[in-house]
Amino acid sequence: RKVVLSGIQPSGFIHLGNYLGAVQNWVQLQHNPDIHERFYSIVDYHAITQKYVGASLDDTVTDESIDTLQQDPSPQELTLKTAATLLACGIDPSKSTLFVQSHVNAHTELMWFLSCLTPMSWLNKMIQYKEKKGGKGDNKTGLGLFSYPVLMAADILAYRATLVPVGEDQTQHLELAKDIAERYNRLFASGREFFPLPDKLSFEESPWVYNRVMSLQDASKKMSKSDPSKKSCINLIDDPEMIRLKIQKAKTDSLGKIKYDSLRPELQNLLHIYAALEGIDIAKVDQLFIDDNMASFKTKLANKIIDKICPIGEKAIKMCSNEEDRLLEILDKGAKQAQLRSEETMRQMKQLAGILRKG
Ligand code: AQP
Repeated sequence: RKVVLSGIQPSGFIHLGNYLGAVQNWVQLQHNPDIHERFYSIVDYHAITQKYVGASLDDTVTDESIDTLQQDPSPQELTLKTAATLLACGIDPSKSTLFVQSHVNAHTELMWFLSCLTPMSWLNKMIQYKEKKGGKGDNKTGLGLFSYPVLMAADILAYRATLVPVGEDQTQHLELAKDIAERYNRLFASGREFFPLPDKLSFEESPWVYNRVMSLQDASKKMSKSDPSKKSCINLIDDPEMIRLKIQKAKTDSLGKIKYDSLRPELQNLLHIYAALEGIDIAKVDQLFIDDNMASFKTKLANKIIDKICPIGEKAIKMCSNEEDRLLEILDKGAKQAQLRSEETMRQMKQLAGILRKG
């Protein structure tokens, strides 16, 4: 059985990078008859691995740290907006199980069990942890950030998922999930694949997946929800005016002519975005703008983004303001389905591991 699991953190609003690199592929997978089940999770417990640390754990709460906590939309609001945006993108609850991670107990429960099987030396090798933790002398990095990959392993293994669509940055975490699954199988299932070893799902047919969507302000960084520069990122719920402004302000060079060139990473990123939205090969995009200068190219790109993205954003905003109850109902139904599947895994997992059954 082919079972897909993927997640998105409600650490901000869904942006163009999330859409082109992940969500549009999730939607496509709904039409793939070879896939038997799809679980799409809004991973709110992952999203809080950094949120409270630093601001609220300090003995002295400064004005600045209060501001940071109060300015940001709450996890609740972001989770609901993320759900609405996924539905507006085309995630269909009758074809996929869409749910919020914290609504399903198995994730954290399985994580505890798996963390007892995971040597800290494995986690110490995780590059993302090294990148995200504080520097030398830091005493604010939370345990959650360190154990994040074990929670991700639990997300996958709770559904005994076989395929996980992840970006390059998550490949190492997926390998770790495989190692953990293998260890469980060896220790408790005599080497039988109780937990299938999850494979990375790649989207060969979309070349832009390999080229991450980069920040509009710094082409050496990926477009990211948590980037403090709001101009760096196009959110699916941005209005046309905002999109025009962000594209106009996007960092480019002053070479004038529009030409795909790896030595011009900012322009390259904008051309990738155009190609991905239009669904065409990058070689064709070059031809399209042969007579354009930077300003006219940017106008055309902004119009393309507005055409493709704004209807999704408008739908999502409408759902949040008029249909909150329906949204909650969809998430509730998704959580029940996910709970059912993951409870069965937990029951068998505990039995094999010799944990006393309840009642
Ligand atoms: N810039 C990107 N280009 C292509 N794909 C991207 N993804 C994220 N950014 C880009 C893919 O989106 C999916 C969901 O991502 P996530 O929410 O799990 O976390 P992330 O990768 O850490 O995304 P962000 O936006 O950068 O969030 P923050 O700032 O909170 O860390 C994943 O499949 C990811 O590959």
